[in-house]
Amino acid sequence: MIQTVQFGNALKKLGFDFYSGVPCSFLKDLINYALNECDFVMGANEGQSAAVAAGAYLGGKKSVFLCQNSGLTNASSPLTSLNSVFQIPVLGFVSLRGEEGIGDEPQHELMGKITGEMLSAMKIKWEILSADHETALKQITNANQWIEKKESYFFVVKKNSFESVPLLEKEYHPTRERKISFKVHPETLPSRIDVLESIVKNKTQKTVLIASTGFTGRELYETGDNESNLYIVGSMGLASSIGLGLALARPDWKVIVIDGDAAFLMHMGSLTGNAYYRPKNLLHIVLDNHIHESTGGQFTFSSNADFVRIASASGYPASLYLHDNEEMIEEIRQWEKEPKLTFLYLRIRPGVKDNLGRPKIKPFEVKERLMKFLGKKIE
Ligand SMILES: Cc1ncc(C[n+]2csc(CCOP(=O)(O)OP(=O)(O)O)c2C)c(N)n1
Repeated sequence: MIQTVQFGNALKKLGFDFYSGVPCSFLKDLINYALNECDFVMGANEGQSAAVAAGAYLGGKKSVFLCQNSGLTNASSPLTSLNSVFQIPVLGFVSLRGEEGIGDEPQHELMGKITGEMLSAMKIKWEILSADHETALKQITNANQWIEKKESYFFVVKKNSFESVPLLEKEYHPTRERKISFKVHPETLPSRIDVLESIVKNKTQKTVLIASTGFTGRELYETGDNESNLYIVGSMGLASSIGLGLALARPDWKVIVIDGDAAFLMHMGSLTGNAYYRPKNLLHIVLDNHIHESTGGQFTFSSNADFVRIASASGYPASLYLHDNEEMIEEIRQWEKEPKLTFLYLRIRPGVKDNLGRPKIKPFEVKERLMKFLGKKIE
């Protein structure tokens, strides 16, 4: 395996001390190193991270861009129309989720096959990062020569390439100076699974549940797999857009979208579209634990943002801060009674159900099942 600290220090010696990215569990230890030892700018989405890295280069930094291969698609716009056009080089590390033969989740299958092809199609030089420490050091020395010639260079990173690095305790994100007008009692915050159980219990039969990427979908599946559930295993940040399309196409059904805070942030612009069309049969819930829990617990920007006001300012006719599960149940009932596009925000505590499994049913089977269910007459 690569000795992560020595590897990071070697990158630093070559001048790479500025990182930007969105987490992937395969890159967790390199990210921890960067958070501990360098400048690390978290991205709400991978396009933002690539652009931040480009900006840092303009400021004289040699920058590193990190992402999961699923997020390479988000970064393809700046990589092709910013880095390439302006000849701004970046050193990239992209995880190889979905590598053939390692047994990964269905949402990674296609990207696992085409990650290299995508990089090649974008005319980016790349190679697989060796998990052998000495070889990896030689690879970055070679990559640096391309960066010096203003050419981007990417490494595709396989599972278990980096040795573990613990994250040091420090204040990563300055909190805003404005006072938050809501009282939060961390010890009383509900867990994600508690909230999901309540939603499932309190929704009507004619309500579809759309759950965001990562633990939200996986825990909803564990709470009780159901034909009215849709687990959005990939396309992070787009659950509410899928909900918008479904709610508009099927005004005779109700749709509840359950987002995580990082997913909400990833495509936040889409809120304005949800609000513009404002289907009354759409309820948008964000469960905010302030972290990317599904990829190892890295911070998000949510502690510094006011989602309730953001949704309201985007045009949602109702946008509410909830203090606990009971308020959530009340508001779901209220929305069922008098539907209007509603945004509900609830702080949750970090924590995952013990021995959390993954849906055994395939995404396309979930879709077929849901479409069949939507074809049923339920009064
Ligand atoms: C485009 C894209 N980038 C990155 C990922 C990897 N990823 C999966 S879940 C996740 C974190 C989600 O965080 P949040 O929405 O806050 O939910 P939590 O995990 O805390 O429940 C990330 C970064 C992904 N699936 N897709």
